[in-house]
Amino acid sequence: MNIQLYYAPITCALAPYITLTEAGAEFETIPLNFGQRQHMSPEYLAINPKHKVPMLVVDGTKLTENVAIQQWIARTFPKANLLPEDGWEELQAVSLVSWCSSGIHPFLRVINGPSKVCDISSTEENIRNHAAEHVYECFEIAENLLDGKEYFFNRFTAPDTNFYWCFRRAGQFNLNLSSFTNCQAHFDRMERRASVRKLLDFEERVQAEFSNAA
Ligand SMILES: N[C@@H](CCC(=O)N[C@@H](CS)C(=O)NCC(=O)O)C(=O)O
Repeated sequence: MNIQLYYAPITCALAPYITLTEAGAEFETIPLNFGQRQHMSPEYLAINPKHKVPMLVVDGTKLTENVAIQQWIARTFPKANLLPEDGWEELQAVSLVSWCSSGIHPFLRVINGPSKVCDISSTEENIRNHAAEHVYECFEIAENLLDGKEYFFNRFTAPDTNFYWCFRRAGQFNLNLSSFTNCQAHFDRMERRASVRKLLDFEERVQAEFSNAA
């Protein structure tokens, strides 16, 4: 089986990179340079008109959206136990991935670029603050879900990678995360995993290559 992951540093494509690594999958990563807008190039738009990452290509067949990609990885590599075995808990895990993708991520995107949703002058700070409030509300929910737990379920599973990305991205925007001690402990725990260390090394190398090429 030939697995390719379209990826860009810093983005939510790090989640499937981590789960593929946890699964012991052999895969090729194709990094896109967002700084040079490679995701908007005619070549990439021809294969992914959504101009987003992650995109998985399996034996030439494309799959987008973290929610679907994470489930494909879990199903394809069952020995890695990337989702809970219990059917109800499995759906709760899918629900968590979906919440990260559609409940938290869009607000992080707005913080990153308020002009994507409103181009009226002098509104940027106001939009950022409103989006940040929503992110804080979500992290409070995650804080409760993680109370007394190392991971969202009784061991590491796929949604841990999606939430790890959300919390990391919020930190990169200098949001005040100091009250979210369970989320921070989860983040630190994730960064101790070999799969995440591998991802961070890879990210650093790709970023160095991109800045050398600039
Ligand atoms: N709902 C998608 C969101 C993917 C997404 O927004 N990816 C961002 C990076 S974090 C992206 O590729 N943005 C480029 C763009 O929107 O042009 C998922 O969960 O896979």
